[in-house]
Amino acid sequence: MSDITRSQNDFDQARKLLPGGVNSPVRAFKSVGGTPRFFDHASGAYVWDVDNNKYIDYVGSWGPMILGHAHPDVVKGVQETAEHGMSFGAPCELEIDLARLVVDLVPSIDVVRFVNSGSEATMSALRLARGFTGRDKFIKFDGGYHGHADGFLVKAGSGAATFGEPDSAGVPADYAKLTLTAPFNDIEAVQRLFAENKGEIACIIVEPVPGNTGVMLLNDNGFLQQLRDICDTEGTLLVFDEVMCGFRVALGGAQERFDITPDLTCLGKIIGGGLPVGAYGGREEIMRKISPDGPVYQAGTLSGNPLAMRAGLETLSRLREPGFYEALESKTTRLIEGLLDGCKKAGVPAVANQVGAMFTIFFTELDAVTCCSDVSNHCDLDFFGRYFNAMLDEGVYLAPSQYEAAFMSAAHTDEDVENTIAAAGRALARITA
Ligand code: KE4
Repeated sequence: MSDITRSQNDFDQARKLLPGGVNSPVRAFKSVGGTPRFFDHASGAYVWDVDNNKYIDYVGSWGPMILGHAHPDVVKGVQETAEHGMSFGAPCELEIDLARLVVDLVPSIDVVRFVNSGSEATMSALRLARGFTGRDKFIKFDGGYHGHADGFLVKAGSGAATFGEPDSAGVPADYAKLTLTAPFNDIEAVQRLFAENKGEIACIIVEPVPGNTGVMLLNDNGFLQQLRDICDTEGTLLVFDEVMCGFRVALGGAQERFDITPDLTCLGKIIGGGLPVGAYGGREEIMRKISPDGPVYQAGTLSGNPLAMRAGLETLSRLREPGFYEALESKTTRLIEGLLDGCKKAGVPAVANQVGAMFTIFFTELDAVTCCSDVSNHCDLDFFGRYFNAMLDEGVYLAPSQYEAAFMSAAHTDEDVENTIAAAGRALARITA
């Protein structure tokens, strides 16, 4: 058991000042138990806590650190830009540069608007879909997490599911009733919603690679194409929430990987390279409805600030290197193979879901985990907590919730992967002894 005295003292202090001692709930380790580690610094695939314990990091700030932490070119770019001013609240050329790169990389985006988080991106896209269609209702999927805007906190995933609060307090019932929900992969349920709400549904918002109930896989029936087709028939917009899977599962995101064209795309995380950036974009006809071109209002003091734009530019431009995603995916596949092999040797039933360089391991007797109810009803969440903490003691930092994804970075070496597999073997031996 590593010494975590300083993290424990820090957490005591933090809890006096911050709700749960954190600025985002899932960081509090509530579902896995134990003391959250307060990080001191990070570099490449590694993070160090304030007690100087080193971890191989598979959270990567929940996805943004695809190049690894503190990439020298990203840091240099941010330092240079900061010396010329942190934020202007006025247009700057870096916004044009990053916008041009996003338009080039994301197949469905002709026009893009930068904001400061994934939540801002999705809430703005929903308002835009409502403004464009003149309709108020929308469909999301059970366990889908689209940030914390009111309408999305209905059967939400991520931290909301983690704490068993998929429907948040404080969201007016009259507002929440505009949120329609269906099980992921269930096109019949979606068809029923359209039949019951004819002409009233502004959009379907979907994580094309769900990562907020743990990683979920698409079924073999072409679910995304089925959604595309029903949206075309019903005059409803298809919104891909690619905040997590964008630039993660392919350079052009899930829409490139699965060759489906949404009407709007929401982005976050990687696009900012670790600084606060979100974005939403799509067809020119739709995006021109956004103020000041059109009647749908959306604004932000720090949107497009030069610092965040430069961090995004330095990050995204390095994703174009030949073989970048193939290397990321093969390291992830090797890791999962080794982790599952270790579970088998330890007699621990487990399965894993992987899409590209995002993955989740589930401890279950099921042959496959295909939806969020499989996680809640058929996965051993207590065992996951013990595994998480045992891996922490072995120097591996996984996502502190079964309802989350883990992420590989370009900085993880083959040796890191093998060391992680070995660490998992030791962790399992300890918790199954
Ligand atoms: P942010 O507002 O946290 O930048 O993005 C919200 C969001 C929107 N859409 C998807 C698909 C997301 O995964 C997220 C945020 N993801 C979580 C992790 N599951 C962020 C971590 C946290 O909440 O602390």
